[in-house]
Amino acid sequence: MNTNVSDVKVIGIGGAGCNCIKYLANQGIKKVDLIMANTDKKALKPDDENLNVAVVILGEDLDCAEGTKGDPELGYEAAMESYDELKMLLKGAGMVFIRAGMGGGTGSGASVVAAEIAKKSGAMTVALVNMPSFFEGRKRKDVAEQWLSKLKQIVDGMAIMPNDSLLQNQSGNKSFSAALQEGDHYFKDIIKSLNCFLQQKGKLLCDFIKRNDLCLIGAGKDWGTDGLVSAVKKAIDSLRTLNDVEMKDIKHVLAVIARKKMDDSEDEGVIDGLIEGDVIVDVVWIEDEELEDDDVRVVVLGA
Ligand SMILES: Nc1nc2c(ncn2[C@@H]2O[C@H](COP(=O)(O)OP(=O)(O)OP(=O)(O)O)[C@@H](O)[C@H]2O)c(=O)[nH]1
Ligand SMILES: [Mg+2]
Repeated sequence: MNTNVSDVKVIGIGGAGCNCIKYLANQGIKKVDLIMANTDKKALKPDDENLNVAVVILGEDLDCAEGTKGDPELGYEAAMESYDELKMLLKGAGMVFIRAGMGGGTGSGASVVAAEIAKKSGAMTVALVNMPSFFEGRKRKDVAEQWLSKLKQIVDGMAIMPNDSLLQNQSGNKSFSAALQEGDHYFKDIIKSLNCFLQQKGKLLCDFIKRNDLCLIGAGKDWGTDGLVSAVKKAIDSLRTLNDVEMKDIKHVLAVIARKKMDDSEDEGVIDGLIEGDVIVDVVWIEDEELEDDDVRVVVLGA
């Protein structure tokens, strides 16, 4: 097995997944390899050819060059046809993030194959998925739920973002696509924190993931004097509400607190009492030079 814990790859699958990879590439995310995989050839064209993104056409010999039109079995089959190419691109990673919109055919079906490949290659595997909005209809919701539960059986970690939450939180009269981009911003925060964590204190993350079957993930960000308390509250709130889990079912929380520079005056006790229930809480501090001086970003893993 040729895994390097600090080697992180993000694979976007289907329309939503590939849009997220384009967003990450345009934002200039550092120290991660970006991959786009889709049945739909047109959607695979990067916004800027100079951006460093690997591309895989899924199931080129199947009749789905314009996408699967919502058929997850076809998405699965297409990814199986491209198994060797996916395996080659994911090889050697210590952590693989799989980013997809559940409910479409490609994202739902092919993510399961990518997750199986990543796990078999020895990588810690984390799914970052959004769930369709109520107005996208019952069928999409059913497909999303059915394939999400398959994905849950395979991956080590998962962060869910329901599109309805994005729509509820949008201020003013932003478009649906602007609201969806807020979701990509949320996932980017998770990727950045876990990536820095792996680079700086990788063993702690590996140990937590190994000890638990499935870690659910939430994130929150704030700034200023009370920033830490507020960011922890937001992260716990998103862990609970977005992943639809009750705190009583969480036994262990790992809070990963990122600042530009570690602040020795802050003590772990500051988050005591913010997390309700009978939970063991571990806190890890990491540095992210890309954060602003005053910013604090918290990612929580709960299992
Ligand atoms: N966050 C986000 N969600 C999206 C985006 N585009 C679509 N979605 C959501 O993701 C779900 C799946 O849509 P797509 O990703 O376009 O579907 P696909 O995986 O390409 O599948 P097929 O086209 O059916 O083969 C939809 O139900 C939307 O809710 C996007 O750009 N960002
Ligand atoms: Mg598509």
